[in-house]
Amino acid sequence: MTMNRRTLNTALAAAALGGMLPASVLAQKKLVLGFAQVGAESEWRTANTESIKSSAKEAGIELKFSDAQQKQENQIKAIRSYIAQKVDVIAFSPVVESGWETVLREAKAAKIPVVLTDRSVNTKDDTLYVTFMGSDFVEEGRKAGRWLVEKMKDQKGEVNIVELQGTVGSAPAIDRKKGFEEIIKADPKFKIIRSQTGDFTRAKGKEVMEAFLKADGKKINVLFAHNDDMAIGAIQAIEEAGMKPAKDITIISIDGVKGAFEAMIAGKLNVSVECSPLLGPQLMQAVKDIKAGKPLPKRIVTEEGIFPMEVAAKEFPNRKY
Ligand code: GYE
Repeated sequence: MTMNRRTLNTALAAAALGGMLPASVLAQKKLVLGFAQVGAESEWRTANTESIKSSAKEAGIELKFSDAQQKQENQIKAIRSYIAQKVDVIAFSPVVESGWETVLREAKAAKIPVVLTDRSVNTKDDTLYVTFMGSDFVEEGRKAGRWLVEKMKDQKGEVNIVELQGTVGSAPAIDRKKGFEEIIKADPKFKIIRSQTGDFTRAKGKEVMEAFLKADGKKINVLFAHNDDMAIGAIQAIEEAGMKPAKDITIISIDGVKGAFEAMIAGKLNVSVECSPLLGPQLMQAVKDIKAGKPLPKRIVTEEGIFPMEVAAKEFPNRKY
């Protein structure tokens, strides 16, 4: 006999009422998690999605998954549909920081706990979510800045930097810029001469770098890309312009995905700051803890490092994303 979830639950409830099933069997009812993903814009995001899907399976949690194609309105729609479906927990990675209060209040009114993963929201009301798990993006920006300051410490003249920003209004774009600027502003020789969004994608990274090269060409000493994918796109643009990536232009990016390691091993990318997408296991644990009534810290920060090209070949076999 085939049963859908609802009939199964009704049957279990009826059996329990009739005293046929012990409470422990009922307690095993699968938890349902609704996850509203940003999109599939980067290698990082693909690894993040894979981590969430595989760890839900492993944890025995039923996952409802949606891909918002980097549009906030799609994420809001998905969250509303999870509220309507009365899932146990909603998790999402907010594409931008602002504009979430209304839908988060709807979830709260429906008594569905919300977990933020990877990116945060900028609401003042922190009762609208249980916890935010993910990286410290400001610190990632600082790491990128510190690496550059050290690398250019003997450089006397100006250091002209172009910046490829992530998605406009997203937490990682805002915070990585902030952390990087905080460090480089200590020395006036560092100048960000151009800064534009490449929306975290290879295609846009390439396109915007082409425009930078057309405008400033040989003046550019450094590229700071808010993620590896944009750096990889930009590397193509630099090569097509007849210049040598990582030599004529020093390239710094963030994430530490396999594609970045390959670029470093090929001598085309100088450094990648790590940002781990493997948030799945932590998220599933949080879902279980929330349902078990355990308190969670408001902020769970991911530990991460930095990988210059000199260590890339040695580190490559250890990389999981
Ligand atoms: O760096 C980028 C992705 O939010 C940390 O989003 C994430 C960022 C990551 O598209 O590659």
